[in-house]
Amino acid sequence: MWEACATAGGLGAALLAAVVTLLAVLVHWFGLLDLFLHKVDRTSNRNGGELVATALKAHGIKFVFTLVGGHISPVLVECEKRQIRVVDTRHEVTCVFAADAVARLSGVVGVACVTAGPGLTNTVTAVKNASMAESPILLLGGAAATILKGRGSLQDIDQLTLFKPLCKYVATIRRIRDIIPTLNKAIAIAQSGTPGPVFVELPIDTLYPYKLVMEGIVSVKGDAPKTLGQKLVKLYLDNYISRLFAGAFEKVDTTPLTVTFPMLDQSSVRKCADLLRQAKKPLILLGSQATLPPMKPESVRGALEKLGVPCFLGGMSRGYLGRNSPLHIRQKRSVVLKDADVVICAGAVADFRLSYGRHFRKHSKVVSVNRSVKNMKLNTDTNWKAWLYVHADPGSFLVSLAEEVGGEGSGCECDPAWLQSLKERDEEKEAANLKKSQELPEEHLNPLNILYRVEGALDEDSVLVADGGDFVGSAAYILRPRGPLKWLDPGAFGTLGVGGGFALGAKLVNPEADVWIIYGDGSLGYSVAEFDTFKRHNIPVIALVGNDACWTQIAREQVPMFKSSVGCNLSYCDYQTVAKGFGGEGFKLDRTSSNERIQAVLQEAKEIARAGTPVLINCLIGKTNFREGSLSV
Ligand SMILES: Cc1ncc(C[n+]2csc(CCOP(=O)(O)OP(=O)(O)O)c2C)c(N)n1
Repeated sequence: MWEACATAGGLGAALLAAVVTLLAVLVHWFGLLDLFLHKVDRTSNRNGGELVATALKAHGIKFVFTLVGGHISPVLVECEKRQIRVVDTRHEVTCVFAADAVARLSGVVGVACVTAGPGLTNTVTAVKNASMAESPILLLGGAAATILKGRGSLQDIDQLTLFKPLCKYVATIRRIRDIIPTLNKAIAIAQSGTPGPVFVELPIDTLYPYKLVMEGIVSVKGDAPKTLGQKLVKLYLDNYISRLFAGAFEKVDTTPLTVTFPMLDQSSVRKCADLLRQAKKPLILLGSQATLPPMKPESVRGALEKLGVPCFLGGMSRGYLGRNSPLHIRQKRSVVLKDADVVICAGAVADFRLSYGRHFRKHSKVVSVNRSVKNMKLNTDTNWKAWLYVHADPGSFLVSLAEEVGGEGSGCECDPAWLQSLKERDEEKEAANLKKSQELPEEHLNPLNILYRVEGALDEDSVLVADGGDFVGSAAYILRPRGPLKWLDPGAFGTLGVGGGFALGAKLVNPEADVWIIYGDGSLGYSVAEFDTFKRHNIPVIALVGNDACWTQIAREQVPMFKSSVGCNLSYCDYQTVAKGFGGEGFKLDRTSSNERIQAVLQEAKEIARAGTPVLINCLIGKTNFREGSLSV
């Protein structure tokens, strides 16, 4: 009898377990707990775009760059309502370049919002550029409705897989109430550690109001379902959309999450300070990372001046010491590195720019400071070794180092003969450049002469954007950014086409400053249509084009090597007319233009831009090789 009872009891328990499991599966499958805990307001007209805009506003974001698409309309409209300036461009790549410039120049994450599919794929180059330049941007992308993914919906591709290798973090929104926490997390990740781009995908059914999603996107309307099959599908869809909207507009904490980066270890600072005190020929190589928050540019500049060590400034750190600092060495970096006994790489990376570390000499003691372990040690397996590795924020390191060394702030503390020799070498090179600028090419204008005239015309707060090959390479030697964050170039990815977008971002962050784009004629072609954007949005920048009717930086090597200029030739186009066609102003400078005329045009361009109209100056320059070397990024 006991056995019978046990068997019956066992069966009952098994049955109970089966029922409980089935119920658990149903509760999970239909999200019943979710629906029990979070209300669905089927009458509400609110939409997910509100939440996106609220999160952006809470993070101090002032600009969103976009090119429209139905998938993202709610985000743009809600941003506008919250006084976030929405700037629509003529190409999605421009949106990301502009967001990149905002991030680099303001320290606040830059935001681009583009539509699904081709809108997103158009941003790929700029996202990779931001990643290589370690620039924190948030890319928001529209997407097919969650419920229609993989069902042949318009512009439906696997966007997350595409962006995963390009971004520090990618996420898709599956429930509306996840929008704010996901954006909070994404923005913090973008700025933490080694900064970089993040991507958040916003499927269309997470952005539109409940009723529209039901009727417009899922198409649940019309006659009541009749067959069992139809009834089951209707039940499934109702349940699906309810879960999407469950707790959609509950109150959520929008406070930005803490941004983290590697902590500074004071013992490394002390070691480096001891090394520096004994150094006779020290050198600092400053890289873009030294310009990142939390350190203010003035603090880093103050630290460099206090240290009194000669510096090469690369990438975003150009201009950090102002126009004429005695510490700023500009020429012949590889030659100077041969003599240095101590080299502090504050964010400078031993990549192609330092010949993969081969520019460091065995007798030099190198201190490598970087937020990224990979970049801190790049090529140490083959070409060089650091005396000290410091995994830290380079700006914070320099500020602590200056405190530890305790200089008097009265110029160079190192061997004055060292600094003197570097300065003399610089002056020699610059005198040679100036001489070259006075030669007359066989045809057209001398590009160096134009650039010296521009150098003379720059105001103290002018911001320079570099987009091109050889002309821009020369500009990098001749033009002197007047202070920190007054120079923008693509960075290590060497991307042509950044000009329009970078200038948009730069002018929005610095509305009172003249923003100059130094363009090659080839490079201009990528973003010349943004003259329309400059005009429509009252963003009056000045574009200076070195027009040599050629992709010269490539032709220069291709022609002698292969005896063919195939693919390299352009025409002396009237680009100034293109700018006028978009509502801007345009000038052409050619062989007939005297120095006085060139100066007058530069002055007039500044006045026109300050009065609200974008200007393009088309300078017809000779093809003679006046190259000063590649742009050092
Ligand atoms: C997106 C992109 N495409 C192609 C290149 C290869 N590239 C490097 S420099 C250069 C020539 C640039 O020509 P231009 O802007 O006219 O400047 P120039 O050298 O004539 O002064 C090219 C095509 C690149 N760096 N980026």
